[in-house]
Amino acid sequence: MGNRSLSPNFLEDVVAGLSLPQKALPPKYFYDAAGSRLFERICRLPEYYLTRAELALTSAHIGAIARFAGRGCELIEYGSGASRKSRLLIRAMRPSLYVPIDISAQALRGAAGRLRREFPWLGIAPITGDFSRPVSIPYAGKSAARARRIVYFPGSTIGNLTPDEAHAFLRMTRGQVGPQGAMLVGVDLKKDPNVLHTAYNDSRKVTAAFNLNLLARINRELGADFSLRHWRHYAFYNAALGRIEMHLASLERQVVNLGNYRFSFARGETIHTENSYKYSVEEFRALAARAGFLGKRLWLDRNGLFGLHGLSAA
Ligand code: SAH
Ligand code: AVI
Repeated sequence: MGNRSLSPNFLEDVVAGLSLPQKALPPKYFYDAAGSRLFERICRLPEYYLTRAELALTSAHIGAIARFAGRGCELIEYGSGASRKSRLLIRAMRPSLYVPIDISAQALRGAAGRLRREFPWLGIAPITGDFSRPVSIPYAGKSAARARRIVYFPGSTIGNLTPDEAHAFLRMTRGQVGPQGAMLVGVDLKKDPNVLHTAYNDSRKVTAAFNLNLLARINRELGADFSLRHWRHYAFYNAALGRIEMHLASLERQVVNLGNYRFSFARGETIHTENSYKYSVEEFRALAARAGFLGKRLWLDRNGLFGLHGLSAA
C-alpha cells in the first residue's frame, strides 16, 4: 500500500474527489518520488518557461532581493522541492536558518543533503508538511534574540491554490512572519494563451506523464485498477477564470475499482487534476493586501513572463 504514513488521507481524498459531479483529485498528490522527478524534467522543458524565467530574474536582481529580505534572517520556504532557486537566495542572504517545507519527503531529503554539502555553515531544519493545512514552525532562538522571518514561495505554486485557498495560505504565513517579516512570492503572469497552452502541452509529453502518474500512484499505493492507456492528458487555458486547467480524460466508457468502491466514467468524462492560476501584478497585489501584506517590490524577467513579489507585513 505504499508509504501511507506521509499521506494519511490519500484514500479518503481520492474517494471524495471521484465522488464529485465533476470528478477531481488534489494536485498535492502529484508529488510522490516519480512525480517529483517528472516535475524536475518539466522544469527543463523548452516550452515550460516558468522555471527559467524565475531563475533568470532571481540571478539578475539577487542583490536587491537579498537587501529586501535582509541578511541573517530565518528563511522559510514552502514547496521547496529541489531547492534550486533557494541556493541563490541562501548564498546572497546568508540566513541564520533555512526551513524547507514540502509534502514530498524524498525531494526534501535530496535537497537538504545537497544544501548541507554546498553550505556547511547553514542550519537546515526541513519539515515534511502539507501547506493546505496550518503548518507549525518552531521558533529557533529565545524570544528576545529571534531573527526576522522571511517566507519564500517560488515557482508560482501559489497558482495551484484557488484564490480562496491562496488567501488562507497568505493569512497563515502573515501570522508566521509577524509584523517585521516579509514574503517573496513567485507568480506567473497572465499572457498570450498560446504560450500558456504550449507550456502545459509540451511536445515530449512529460507534462502528460506527470499528470498520468497520479493514476499510476493511486494504483501503486491504493491498489486501484486504472488502465493508463485509456486515459489522456488534457490541459487548456480557461481565460474567464484566468487559469490553466489540467484534466485526465477517459477515452472510453469504463469502470475503475478501488477497494470496495467502483467509479464509472463516461467516454470523454474528465478528472480535474490541477489549476494553475495566472495573476496580473494588480490582481496579485490585491490578493496579498486582503491577507495583510503590502506589495512593496516587484522583479520581472526581461520578457515580462514571470514576477517575483516582495511583500511586507502591512
Ligand atoms: N519550488 C520549486 C518546486 C515547485 S513544484 C520550484 O519553484 O521549482 C511544487 C512543490 O510544492 C513540489 O515540491 C511539491 O512537492 C510541493 N507541494 C505541492 N503541494 C504541496 C502541499 N500541499 N504542501 C506542501 N508541499 C506541497
Ligand atoms: C508547481 N506548479 C507551479 C506547476 C504549475 O505550473 O502549475 C505544476 C505543473 N503542472 C503542470 N506543469 C507544471
